[in-house]
Amino acid sequence: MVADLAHHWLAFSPSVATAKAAGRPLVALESSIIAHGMPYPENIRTAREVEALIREARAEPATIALIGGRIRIGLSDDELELLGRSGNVHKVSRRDLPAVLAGGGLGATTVAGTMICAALAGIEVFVTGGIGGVHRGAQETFDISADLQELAKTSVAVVCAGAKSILDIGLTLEYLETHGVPVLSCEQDNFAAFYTRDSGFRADLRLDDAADQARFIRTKWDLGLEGGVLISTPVPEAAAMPSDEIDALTSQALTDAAAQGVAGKAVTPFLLARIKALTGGRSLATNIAIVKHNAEVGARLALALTRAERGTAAA
Ligand code: PSU
Ligand code: MN
Repeated sequence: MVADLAHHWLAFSPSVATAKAAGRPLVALESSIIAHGMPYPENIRTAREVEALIREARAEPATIALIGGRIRIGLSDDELELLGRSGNVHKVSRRDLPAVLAGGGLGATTVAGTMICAALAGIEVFVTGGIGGVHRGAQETFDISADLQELAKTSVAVVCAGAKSILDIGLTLEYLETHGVPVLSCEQDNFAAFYTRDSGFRADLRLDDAADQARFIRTKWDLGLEGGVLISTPVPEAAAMPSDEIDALTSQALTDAAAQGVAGKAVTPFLLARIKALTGGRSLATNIAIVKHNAEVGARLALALTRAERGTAAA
């Protein structure tokens, strides 16, 4: 449902508009992962491969970004290229959205930013890599990602591979619990830790089957319980990284961030870039495998949600 005035700001690509009009399942994709999360040209190649996987699964991908004063829902090849190549793209979370849109700048949306745009565009499923969360040491820095607030209030199902261990995963799950965000796990009982399969923390509920996930989500929203649902699915076994190696690199990256006084919205990109550099680029292959796997899980969920009609969850 598009808020009355918000539709002036939305621009759908032809293929997304056609799919939407036909009631076909849609899957939103974020663009911060393209502009800030991966190097060129792997970022563009991955974005295209992820879109192709979603189409193969009979859903329509809608990559979201801010271009020329419009929220673009679905991007052309040239637009993907623009986002992936130009080093100077705004990182757009809830706070940044009005400024970048009004200013006509080029913006790549985070999990929070993409959820807002997906909801405005009427898209119920969003596939990402890893979500932001409560940072380690947040007791002092107050650094808690706006992604968590967005999950609390915006009704979009977010498929991810958990959260990276640059975060305090235990506190992240506590925060989600406080704000009433259900955390479902798929393929295992525990919440995933992005590069590794097991965070050591249990999810609220394990639902492997997309139809069951869809029924859960419909039930929540039927009840008027607004807000997101987080679905965690682990990195495929063959692509997972050794956890002792990731732990050591994470500590190093956190030490470097503290030493350089990195703060605010720069913290997460700094840590991600440090880890990438410290693994000598090996984490990139893991990252790509994660997003592709999440895309398959998300496409299945989008199909199941179009079947699980509103108000019929218990039928
Ligand atoms: N964590 C990841 N990969 C990512 C991000 C986080 O493992 O790409 C990006 C996402 O776009 C996420 C954002 O929404 O960083 C969170 O930034 P912050 O912590 O500043 O809220
Ligand atoms: Mn932050």
